[in-house]
Amino acid sequence: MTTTTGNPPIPLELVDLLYSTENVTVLTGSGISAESGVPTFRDAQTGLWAQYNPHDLATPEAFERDPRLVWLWYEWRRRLIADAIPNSAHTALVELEQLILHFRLITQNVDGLHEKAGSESIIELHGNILRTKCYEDGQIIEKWDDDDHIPPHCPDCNGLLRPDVVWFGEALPNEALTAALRASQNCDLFFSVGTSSVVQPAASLADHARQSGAAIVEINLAPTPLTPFADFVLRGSAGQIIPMLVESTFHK
Ligand code: BV8
Repeated sequence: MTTTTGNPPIPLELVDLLYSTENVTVLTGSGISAESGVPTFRDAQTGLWAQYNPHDLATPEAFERDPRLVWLWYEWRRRLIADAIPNSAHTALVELEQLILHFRLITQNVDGLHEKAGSESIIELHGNILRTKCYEDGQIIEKWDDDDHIPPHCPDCNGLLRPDVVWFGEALPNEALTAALRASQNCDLFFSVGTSSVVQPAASLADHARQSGAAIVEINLAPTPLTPFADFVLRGSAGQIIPMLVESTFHK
């Protein structure tokens, strides 16, 4: 394992690998959005929400118990995200997508910042907070006129509306999970960026990649359960490291 920290020169071995490969898969977590001002999932709870554990709110049980509270939490998070601008890490991944023949981006994030940055091949494992669906039948609802109720009611069946995200205890969208597994099992290089590598089944994608022979690269400010298994550990911020990686590899 090669570990570089701070403002790291990218290991030459990794530069050569990235330059020569045609198959790269990247998994991102909330750490990549932190430099856009979107607090990470574990750091998000401030102000009124500081008293709540996100794991307790991001569940169907919480919504069943108190739909108003959960809806208001997501409204608060949507406002946090509305003004967020993709940062240099998101932008560098857009450039990498154009430089690598088979590039696949898997994100655990629900903030839509990869799409905002211009990434095209995005696999959203946990949905998207900017989309709303009917709690009863899962149909995506783009507009509703029931602003008297919180949460609003579905215009078609009068059920409650909810964010189109995957809550703890809910299955991931089958198509997204299948695509993510395929992308992890068919790459030469697998990057794990800004994720605590705790939430399953996303956290197991790196194992699938490693078992399929890929080199594993972790980009994170801190160690995670993946760190001991990574071939390269680039300790630092994604906003610094990913642009450096693209620069060192393709603009040398
Ligand atoms: C399921 C949407 C089954 C909602 C989210 C196996 C073992 C143990 C537990 C389980 C298991 N299988 C399933 C579980 C239960 C559970 C789980 O994993 N629990 C954890 C807590 C142990 N998993 C589930 O429930 C999943 N469902 O498996 O269903 C099933 C099957 C069939 C039928 C029915 C059921 C669903 C999981 C999805 C949950 N939804 N999001 C919402 O956002 O409101 S996950 C949520 O947490 C986020 O989306 C995010 O993905 C995740 C937090 O993870 P990270 O992204 O990693 O963020 P975090 O804050 O933790 O870490 C940030 C990292 O960034 C840190 O490492 C930090 O150092 C780093 N960082 C910070 N700044 C920077 C940086 N790095 C670089 N640069 C920086 N600048």
